Amino acid sequence: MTLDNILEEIKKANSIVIVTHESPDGDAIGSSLAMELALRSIGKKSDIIIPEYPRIFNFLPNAKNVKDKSDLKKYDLAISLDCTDLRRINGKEYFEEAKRTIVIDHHGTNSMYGDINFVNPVAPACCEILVGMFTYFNIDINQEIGTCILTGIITDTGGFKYQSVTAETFEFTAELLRKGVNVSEIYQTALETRTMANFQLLKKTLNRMEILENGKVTFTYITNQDETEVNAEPGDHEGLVEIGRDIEGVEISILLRQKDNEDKYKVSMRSKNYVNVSDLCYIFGGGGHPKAAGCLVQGTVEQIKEKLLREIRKVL
Ligand SMILES: [Mn+2]
Repeated sequence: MTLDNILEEIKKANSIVIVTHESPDGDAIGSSLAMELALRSIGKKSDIIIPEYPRIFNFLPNAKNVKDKSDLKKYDLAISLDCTDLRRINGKEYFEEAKRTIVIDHHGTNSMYGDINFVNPVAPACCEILVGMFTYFNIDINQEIGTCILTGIITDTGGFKYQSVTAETFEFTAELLRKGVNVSEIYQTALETRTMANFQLLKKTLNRMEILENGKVTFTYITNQDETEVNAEPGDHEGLVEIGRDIEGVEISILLRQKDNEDKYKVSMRSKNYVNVSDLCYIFGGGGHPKAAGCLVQGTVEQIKEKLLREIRKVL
């Protein structure tokens, strides 16, 4: 059984590193921090490497343990959480150098790049996979671990509103409430608080937003210059792509974010009902979930818009 193998690898390892995807969101952060706490509770020390840690997640119990990099280059074991493929890992050198590797994820497009892969595309969040895993390992999900896990679940489900949410999600949340996890604090901090830079970026994206394809697609973008102007920090673009999708009649929303001051953009896509944006992004070398996905595309804003629309028209 894969879970037994995972526990065996953890027990064998003298040094463990935890990594996750670039532009880490609440699920990436929550699952990484929960893993560190869980390992510690069974006597295993581990390093969490998350460059670009978004400051809104500073409220999490072990946020202070997060590092940008490590002096140790070769770990016995690397655990990747919430990340579809090797290229997307922030700090992938630690994963590549590690003697053994484990991948835990909930993306259907996961490329199974670990020695052991535990991927469940039905789980609404990587954090929810950890609930079952820790329970199997007999690790007590205490208030601290629960806070990290629930942060991932709340952010990846948009506050329990996506169809991926199951009865178990609520049952588990109820259990955590009984253990003293502050659900409303997590909700407010991780989901409803906007940084000033995020608000300034929101104004820019709204001003530029185009409504295309008879009102079924919205398109907008931010450049490196925008991010400099508003003193954006990692995570400050969160939530911008969803704004377009929430407009009546819109099926797909698109946000472009410039990469490294060149003609290269990180594309984020969301869909509302029937379009699988993971399939669309896959065409451009990316992927994700059916209703939330991304890819990296070369070109100017206009060129990329045309490239994307050509594919989008086929599925609208
Ligand atoms: Mn996730």
